[in-house]
Amino acid sequence: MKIERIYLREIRMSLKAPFETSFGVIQNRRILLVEVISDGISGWGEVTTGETPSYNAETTDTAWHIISDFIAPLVIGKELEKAAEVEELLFGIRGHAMAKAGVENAIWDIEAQQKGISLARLLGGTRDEIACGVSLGIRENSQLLVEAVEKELRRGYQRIKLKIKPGKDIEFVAAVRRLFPDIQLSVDANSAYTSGDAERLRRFDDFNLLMMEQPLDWDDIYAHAALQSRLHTPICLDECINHVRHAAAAIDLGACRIINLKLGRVGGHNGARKVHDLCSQRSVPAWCGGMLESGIGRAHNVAISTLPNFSLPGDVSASQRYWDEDIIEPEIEVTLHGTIPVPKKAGLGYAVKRVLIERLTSRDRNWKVATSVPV
Ligand code: OSB
Ligand code: MG
Repeated sequence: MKIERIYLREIRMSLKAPFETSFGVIQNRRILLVEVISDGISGWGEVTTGETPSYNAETTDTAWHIISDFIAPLVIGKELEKAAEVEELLFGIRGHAMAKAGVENAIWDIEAQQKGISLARLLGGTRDEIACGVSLGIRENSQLLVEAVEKELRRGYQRIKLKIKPGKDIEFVAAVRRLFPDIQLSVDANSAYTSGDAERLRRFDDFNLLMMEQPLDWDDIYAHAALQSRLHTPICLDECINHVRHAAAAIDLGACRIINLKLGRVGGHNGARKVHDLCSQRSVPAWCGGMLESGIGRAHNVAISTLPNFSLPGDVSASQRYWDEDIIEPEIEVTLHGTIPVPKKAGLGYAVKRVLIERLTSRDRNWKVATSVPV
């Protein structure tokens, strides 16, 4: 694969409804898309940063900078055997996992198309459909939350995750549990609590939750180990796990019993496979998280979710939950038993709507391989 051309663009998309987490409200997305061309094949990746550095340290603008000034110049013109080599190529750039993942994943799409197989198969996936859950943002009151849960259960979703923050937590979860005693239910605090809240967090043990996601600081594995030893509810780490070494530390320290795997957070498919394989060896269940992606990021999430140890329903849900019109065709749809069928076509397996993407684009730039000028 000779990397002949890289296109970077920012698109603007408005979520159908604002999504509230403990760190703020998200409505207007600014998403970077990466298109890479190699040997006449086009591959697509999405950068899953937020607009603000509130979930992790990256933003759409830091990713624009890092891709423009460091990643694209390193990758353009390179001859690669496999997409898995990209990680090594970018080794000298510290952090910025989401920026790296946007580029690496586009090259995975190309490799799969070159080989004439689906991306899921290239990654080592073994499922032909993936199990889906939903992540519900914080609601004004518990009645509205209960109604939202009911609606998603009717659509077939297999697991409901509730976003929580101090003051909008125990009462809300209790209300949902009272009405739905048997559903798979979890909570996600996005680092809204401190070690001093351990007694409050212990009260969640009454709700028979599948897991409690990232209650403490975004970068504090050690504090989660101390908390896990006091809770029956399994802790699931999200923000804390940026690569396989973090995953190893967290598992060995007993900081979590489940891992949320997000492609962007671990630098792309290669990093995700390493965390997946480690979790497999240590018998720690993993599942695929979401970052309110457009169809391109969502399609990559579908592909990675086919690996065998993605053994719990992920936050990969239907395009229509987020967007009036998604940028891929067909859109991602969920069956009434809460699954997404995995496309069998070569590569990502969804067509990219170029005209729509063009219309949503607010800025773009591109890199061309330097051709030798005949003398
Ligand atoms: O912590 O999983 C999270 C959205 C933005 C930032 C962080 C998170 C989330 C979600 C939404 O929970 C998942 C989705 O539906 O894409
Ligand atoms: Mg989370």
